[in-house]
Amino acid sequence: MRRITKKMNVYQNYFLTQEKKIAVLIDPDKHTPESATEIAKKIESSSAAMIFVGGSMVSESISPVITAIKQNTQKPVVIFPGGVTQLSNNADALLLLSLVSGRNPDFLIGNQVQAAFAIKKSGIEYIPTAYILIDGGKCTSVQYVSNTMPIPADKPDLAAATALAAYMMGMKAVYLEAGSGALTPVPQNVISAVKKAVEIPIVVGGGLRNAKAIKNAFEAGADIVVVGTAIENGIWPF
Ligand code: 1GP
Repeated sequence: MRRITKKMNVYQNYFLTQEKKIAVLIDPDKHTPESATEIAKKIESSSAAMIFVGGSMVSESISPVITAIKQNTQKPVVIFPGGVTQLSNNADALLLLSLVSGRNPDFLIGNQVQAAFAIKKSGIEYIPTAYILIDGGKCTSVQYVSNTMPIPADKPDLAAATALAAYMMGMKAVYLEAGSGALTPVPQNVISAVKKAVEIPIVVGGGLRNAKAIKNAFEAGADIVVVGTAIENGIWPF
């Protein structure tokens, strides 16, 4: 079924604009529509610009959670999919991720092939995004589930080359991911090396658990930072 909601042009209006932005990440697996309603109200009155919805372990439809969020916020809701089942017509956009730091064909192109016609049919805005895992000091869910190795945190050149290749192949954003609950967020020199290499928005997430970490990521060149665990634990806004 085609979407009937008005298009928000998320890429144009939220990724390409100059201001730095915070996106909060909601894991639908951890929420009922009722708890999603509560958290959406909190987000609506916060400084967050966007809401990302996704997780590594979703088994049920994410639509009820997204619907509950949409009913309680004007902010764009963007699917950050952990798998092919994470698609909903009620979201405003979808990060069409390719896990370019890994060498697992399922996450590079296989899942995208499976979902391609469904995405096209839904009419949802999709943002081709180079998803790059950076070692965050422990094995995170995304690393384990994707069965890929992250780029070592002390190899900014490798991260930059990976981002550059993806940019040259037409990706519209780079997502530097240390993984949810990472012990160490993506280092500043990795962010700045990637920033120098590409001319597309840079999203940074994983292990950002205080205002200083967010400030550091912005100063290094992040355009959008993503906060997940901190909001689920009730410690965000910082
Ligand atoms: C989004 O995986 C992150 O990129 C979320 O990480 O849960 O550590 O904030 P946290």
